[in-house]
Amino acid sequence: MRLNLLISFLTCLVFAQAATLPKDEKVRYDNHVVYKINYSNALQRELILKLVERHQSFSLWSETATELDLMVSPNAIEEFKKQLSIANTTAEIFIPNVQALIDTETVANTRAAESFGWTRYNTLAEIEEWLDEIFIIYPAVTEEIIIGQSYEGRTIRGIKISYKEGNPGVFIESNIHAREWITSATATWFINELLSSDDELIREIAENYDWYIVPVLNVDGFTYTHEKDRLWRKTRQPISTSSCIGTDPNRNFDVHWMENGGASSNPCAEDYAGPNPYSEPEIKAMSDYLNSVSSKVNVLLAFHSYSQLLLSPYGHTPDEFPDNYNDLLQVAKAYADAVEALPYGTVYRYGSAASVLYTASGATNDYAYQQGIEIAYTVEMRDRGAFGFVLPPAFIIPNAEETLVGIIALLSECEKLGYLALK
Ligand code: 0X9
Ligand code: ZN
Ligand code: ZN
Repeated sequence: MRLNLLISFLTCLVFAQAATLPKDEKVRYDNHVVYKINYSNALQRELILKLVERHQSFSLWSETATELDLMVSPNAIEEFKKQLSIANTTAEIFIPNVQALIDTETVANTRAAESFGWTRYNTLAEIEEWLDEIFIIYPAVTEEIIIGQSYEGRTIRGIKISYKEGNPGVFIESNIHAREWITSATATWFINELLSSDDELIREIAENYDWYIVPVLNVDGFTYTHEKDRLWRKTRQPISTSSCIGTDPNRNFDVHWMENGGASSNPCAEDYAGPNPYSEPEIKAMSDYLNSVSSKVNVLLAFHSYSQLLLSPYGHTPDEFPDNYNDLLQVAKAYADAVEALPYGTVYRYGSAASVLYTASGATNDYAYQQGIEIAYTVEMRDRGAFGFVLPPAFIIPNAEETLVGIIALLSECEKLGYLALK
């Protein structure tokens, strides 16, 4: 073998995981384990996060002020245990085999495709077909909205629901993170309720607000999660300076972009902010669209999973809070209380994103807040790590019901506090 060939062969090996996935083959997560790590000080957290930074074998699934959910590939479990003991902390196995979980989901997906019944997760094509039917069935009160084009050339579509003139507006962004499938499943269920339910409380919110709903914002990433890698998070635009692909779209808005370590400058990181704000066409389009309607929008909710949290601004610093922070807490409490009162008893916690979670700048709800939408949350849906991103389809409807009663309570609290006057 000639030397340059050998070198390129070796280079290929190094990047094998990232770049050379054979056509029609999916990334597999056999015996990948998700651990929940309890930590009590910054040093322990640092030690674990260093692992994620340095090795492909570790992937951070979720982080709160006291817990880290970490996926570890089988070859790195020994190393992981060593680091745990160096950090003087312990971990509990939450998901023993991620691939097994993904396989269950796939089986559920192929069975009886009858209708859009929210008993399984749908592909982008299925969601769009369903949306097209909705426009045909409810032409008087629905309207297609076009957010723009993705990097790979897909059209990002949404729906506006309006029963009359002069309503305050509510914007819902969903599936900006590709693997967070529960969000688009919930958003589509919610659209269906607004249009077809005869429950009095639902009719009330359906008809007295204008709804702008984007079920799948990250269309390229979402497609990639169905076709190649169930756990993909970012966009799919390559980065000229790296072999890694994609930017974290929820770090790409021009709002305190890259400040305070609220995002990574490493293109291989899951929270890579992109080379500059709005480097991602999806986020440029989303921000342009939001600006075009922001004078009519009173509330913005960005749907995410998982951790069961309502996160208000700010994301870029834990030390400063918005002027109306007390109201934001009160409104979030109303949401959380309403959710917990359901028979499922699901608990949501709330607070500013940077104080409850971690510093994360450039996110949709912070951008919305900066643009004058004073009620703006990131909603982190089910669960708290038992299934994480691979939440079985049986939980779609329970999660969606919770979201619905949460939103009803949120709007009623906003109304009381005077946030729903026509802008
Ligand atoms: O990190 C994120 O983008 C969100 N969590 S997720 O696990 N779904 O990725 C949290 C965003 C919190 N909101 C703000 N920082 N504004
Ligand atoms: Zn700033
Ligand atoms: Zn997310």
